[in-house]
Amino acid sequence: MLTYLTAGESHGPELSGILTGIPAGLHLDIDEINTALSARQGGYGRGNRQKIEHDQVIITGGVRHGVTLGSPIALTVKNRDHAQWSEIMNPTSPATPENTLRKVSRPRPGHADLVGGMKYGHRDMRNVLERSSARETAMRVAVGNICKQVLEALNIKIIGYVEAIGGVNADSSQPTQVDTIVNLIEQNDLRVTDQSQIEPIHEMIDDAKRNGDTLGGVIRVVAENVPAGLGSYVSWDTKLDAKLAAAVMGVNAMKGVEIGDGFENAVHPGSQVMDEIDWQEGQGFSRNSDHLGGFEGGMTNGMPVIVKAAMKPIPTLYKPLQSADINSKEVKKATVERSDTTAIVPASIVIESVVSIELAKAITDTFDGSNIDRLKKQIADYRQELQNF
Ligand code: EPS
Repeated sequence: MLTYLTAGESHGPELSGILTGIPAGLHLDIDEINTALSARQGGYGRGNRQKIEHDQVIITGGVRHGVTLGSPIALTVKNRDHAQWSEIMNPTSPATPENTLRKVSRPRPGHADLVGGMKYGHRDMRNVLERSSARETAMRVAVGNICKQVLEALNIKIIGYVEAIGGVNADSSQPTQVDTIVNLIEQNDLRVTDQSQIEPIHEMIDDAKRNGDTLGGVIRVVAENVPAGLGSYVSWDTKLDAKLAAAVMGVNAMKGVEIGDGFENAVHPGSQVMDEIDWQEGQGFSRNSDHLGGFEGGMTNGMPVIVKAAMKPIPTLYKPLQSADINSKEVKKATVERSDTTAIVPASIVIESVVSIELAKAITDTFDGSNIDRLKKQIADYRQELQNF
């Protein structure tokens, strides 16, 4: 079964990941993983941490001479900033007054600090924020990119990008072709398709930064050439759209998920929402529109898969909100930690990654995922069968 686990704290020595269920025989492009990692570090509105980090994947298991073995893939990404935290974040040396400085006692509203402290009994909420930090998503991008390379081997293309930031929509054309989107978003540092919105958004981010505030946004993922019939209508826990929603919601700061036109579909009559069915010689069945985001009955229907995510603004504010100290119980301003003004650009790569993971998982759940060449053959046969349905 394709599954993964990550470990590691934001200022600890490194992030670790174990990914199982990747077919044997896949030629892994390590540069592609590193390109995704550095893309996740970028984007307008990032803070100073990214000037320190230079995320690169180290593979220590499951790959030989650049080719996957079918065994668990072990991954590492180093935290360069650990050099500044080597005492405070030392995994093994016993706690002393000197190595437990920078304690966090005034939880940030909207962050995991307070509830995480209550749940796990941490009186120093650094123990919570170190793991709840979105630093962890670097490993999810490394894992997700390996899954994306499985999809690419099967001619499935996927891209995650930014639709809106701080309420400003920068995706008026809503493209469904991955190549078109890639071409447009590569022209700017906001990962948006509409170049005319770049200046106003830059100004808005600069303003937010000056005011010690943060901005959220909306992310859109498009996956093209996904075969029909992944997932199932037969039980709630086999529906692939539900699994995608869970994976997307599992990314830090996500507060909403939509498949296709999602909430907008609830507004219009059925005649304007359902995607009419067409059939053409040599191509088989398709739909005339894609309001349902490539899903019917919890199954892919062969149209582009479209998933959107709503990201709340980052809760770490340089102009902090009200909090209360967990020791003195005094009502005071929350702790200020170094952070980003907006992380919507990196988050779009993270969402692309988790959607890639779920799609690769659905494929290897449906077909024999032991070997990539056998998997390719099965998918090609299956596509042919669907075309002749
Ligand atoms: C984060 C706070 C910041 C971000 C971090 C997420 O880290 P620091 O406190 O070290 O400045 O930069 O994101 C990353 C490190 C990253 O690589 O994405 C938080 O509190 O969630």
